[in-house]
Amino acid sequence: MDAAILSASSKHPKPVDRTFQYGTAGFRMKANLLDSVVFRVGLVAALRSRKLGGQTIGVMITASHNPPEDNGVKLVDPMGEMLEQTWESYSTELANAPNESLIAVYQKLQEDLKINGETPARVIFGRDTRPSGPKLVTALVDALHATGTEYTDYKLLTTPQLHYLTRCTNTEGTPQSYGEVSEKGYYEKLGEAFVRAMKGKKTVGPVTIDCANGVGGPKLTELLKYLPKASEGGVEIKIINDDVLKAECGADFVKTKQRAPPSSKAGKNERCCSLDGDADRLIYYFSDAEHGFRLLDGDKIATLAASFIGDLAREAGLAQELKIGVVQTAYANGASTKYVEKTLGLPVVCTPTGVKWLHHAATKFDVGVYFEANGHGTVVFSQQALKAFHSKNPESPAQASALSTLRALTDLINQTVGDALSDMLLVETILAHKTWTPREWDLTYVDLPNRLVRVEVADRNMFKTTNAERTLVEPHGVQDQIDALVAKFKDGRSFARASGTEDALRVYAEAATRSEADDLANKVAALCKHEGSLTS
Ligand code: G16
Repeated sequence: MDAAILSASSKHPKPVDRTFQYGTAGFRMKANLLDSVVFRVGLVAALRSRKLGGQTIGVMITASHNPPEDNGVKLVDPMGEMLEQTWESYSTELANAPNESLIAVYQKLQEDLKINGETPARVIFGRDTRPSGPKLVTALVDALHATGTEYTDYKLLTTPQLHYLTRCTNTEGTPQSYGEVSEKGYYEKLGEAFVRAMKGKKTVGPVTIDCANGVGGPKLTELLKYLPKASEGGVEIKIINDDVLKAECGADFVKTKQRAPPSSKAGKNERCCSLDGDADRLIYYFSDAEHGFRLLDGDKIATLAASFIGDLAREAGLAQELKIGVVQTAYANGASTKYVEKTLGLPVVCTPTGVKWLHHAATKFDVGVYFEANGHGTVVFSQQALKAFHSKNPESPAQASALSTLRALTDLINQTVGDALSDMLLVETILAHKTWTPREWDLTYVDLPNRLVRVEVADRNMFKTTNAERTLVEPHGVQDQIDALVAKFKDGRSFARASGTEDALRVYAEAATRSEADDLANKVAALCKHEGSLTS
């Protein structure tokens, strides 16, 4: 096997002058730098599968919302979760091994981790619509052949579909079966659960869905075949931006620019939403004659879901026995945190950026609702919650109805990871149940004006944080300067952190008014830019 790996790796040499790092969402960079990285991720996937006794590992080739010339690769663990933390560093180690010592590093990992090279290895993989995808798949397949790994190429998939398929593959034929192991099985599961969750309720008017010119476009078109028609209790969906990847659309554009994609032709008060490039993020918005553009971001989706599920749990008589909580990051709007704690009366946990952190924290609750403000999130249910939804004997028709809606939600929601298509159907279901327009949803609480700024610095890794990324510990003294700036603004809050997916710092600020939030963000950004130039 080692000879096969050596020979295959010579076709995918590592550029000598590059250092790679498994970041917030795997490896992500210019696609032309990724060939050796993807090959080596194939080696890691084989090792990981063997370590887990031949369970299937997922590999997704995507750069999500990044520009079209970027690409990336990430690994998915057997239950559809993000790759276990310690394996991120093994991936980084293997990705950075000099060409001549690759086999030695691979063998050492195999030995140190006590992996039996004879154990079968299994991998499934998919990719988004980027033009660089097929060539990177070749690098991955070369590694899988060289390591004697069985594999299935699912070709184009959304990231959450790959997570779904990974879990389905590993639970097939067991009591924990997560669904049929096919893309069709995914659509059928969502379509069927949506009908059950809607309970004959009607959505009002259309929803315009911006597919970010990513893989979500063709996959949403496919999903529509499994949903009832609008006239028969479905949703009237208008798809826009389902072409090739380009700028000025998508969830990241809408969230950071705080405006609708220019291509959107939706009327006043009509529901709109945007997916990102690999369809794991979802942002809603609408335009109101009086207030103009209104954003309904990940925080608003989390609060909507938490309040709806909380009400259902109460109606089902399960409020006492189930612990419901919300998980956010530092980017959560201060008003949303206050709303969850004070109005909904639910606990909030704050974690660093990255779904792996939020997901992990959410599993500590029976119903863990987690969303990043950028629209990446889902709801996870504990075994105890699932058992209660199925085994509780209803004492009234209202209880029976609440229980059946809860059961439907557990199938409608993709519990492996944030899933824009599933989250969109969840939001549509809740709005239909509540007979809410987007305006009514928006009125639940008023966001503090906020601004996110991207700052390019010579070396973003000089900026180190603690306290769930809310406090800078390095460069020394910068946090004190940020605190001094924040103190000058009413309701001010700001933090800076290095992005894990882009070569940049991100600065977030909120304050009592729009101009103050902008001013604070720009001042903190200028400070970081200055410090970044000093530390280079
Ligand atoms: C990825 C992660 C998200 C994270 C985002 C931005 O999303 O999955 O958890 O919020 O990157 O991360 P950062 O600020 O570290 O660049 P996506 O949709 O880009 O894969």
